[in-house]
Amino acid sequence: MTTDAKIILALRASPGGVSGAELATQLGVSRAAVWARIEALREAGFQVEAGPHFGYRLTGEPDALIADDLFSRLGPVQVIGRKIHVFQETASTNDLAEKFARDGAPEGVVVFAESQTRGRGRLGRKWLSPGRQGLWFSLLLRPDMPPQETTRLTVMAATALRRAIHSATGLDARIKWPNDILLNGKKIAGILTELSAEVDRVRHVIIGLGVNVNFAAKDFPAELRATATSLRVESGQEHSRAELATAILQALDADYARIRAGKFSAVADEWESHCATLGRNVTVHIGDRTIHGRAEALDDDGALLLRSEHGHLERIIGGDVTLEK
Ligand code: BT5
Repeated sequence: MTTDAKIILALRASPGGVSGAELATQLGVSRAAVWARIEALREAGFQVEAGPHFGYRLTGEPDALIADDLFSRLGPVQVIGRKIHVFQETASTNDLAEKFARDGAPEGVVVFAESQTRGRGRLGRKWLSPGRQGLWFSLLLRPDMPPQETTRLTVMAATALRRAIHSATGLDARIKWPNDILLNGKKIAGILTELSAEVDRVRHVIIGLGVNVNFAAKDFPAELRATATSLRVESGQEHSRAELATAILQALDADYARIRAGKFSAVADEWESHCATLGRNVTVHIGDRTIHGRAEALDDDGALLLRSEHGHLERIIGGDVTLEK
């Protein structure tokens, strides 16, 4: 843990204040070094009061994503969140994570950006990602699985994301196969899984997650107002992005551990119980092909099993699903 993260933790643990001398002893650095780090934290938006009687006291925290802060909130993890990077602005966090992957970074690296200039969805679609209104981040994984099983990772991400949204906000979101999280039928989050693989072996997978947190209804452009929403719009209050990010990373780490332990079926069961797609009549567009049918189940590898109008069972591994009324 970095010195900054240790200072943040120590300040949080002592709301009445902690002296510079005590911090210096705890951290094994000089009092001048403590002072310099406190100045840096102030510049990053932390409000730290200093006084002769109480030492240093934390009076306010920024709504900014700060790698050290996230790291200190996260606590011990198995894989996801081992290393966290936060960028102010980038084209797409999936591209940054891809670069980390090519440079040999280990799995579990997470890359956040406060805003993305070219955030993307599937099939080159645009993903709106303005500054500080949401969480825009990507994970690098190096799973030991064949390429055809990687839909499991999208199922994992959706399951973990739904659970974390519920634990952090109390909102009960639904999952639409394969990559949408919905509240009241509108999209609150999306997942973009990108794969680098040989024929029978995955090299690495980048999972990008976009979550609309503090958008007001008017912040959405007209073309998204009917289909998109945010946690703030649905709950009527703003949410701490750092708290939510922490809950999501912890849930992802726990579910990735379940998958590595061969327990995908437990993740799939949780997915199924919160799914907006199963049991519904749906239309699936895959390229030029359109299939109508009833969504029956999730297959072992994460594919959607669809009973077509003609009674055949079709395995759907990609495409756009529209729920029919
Ligand atoms: C997705 O694609 O839902 C995947 C979105 C993944 C975004 C994350 S952010 C971090 C990482 N870095 C990236 O560059 N991407 C990932 P898809 O199912 O194709 O949905 C895209 C469609 O959703 C667009 O065509 C719009 O109609 C709509 N959309 C765009 N921005 C949105 C937003 N912020 N909220 C809700 N809907 C949105």
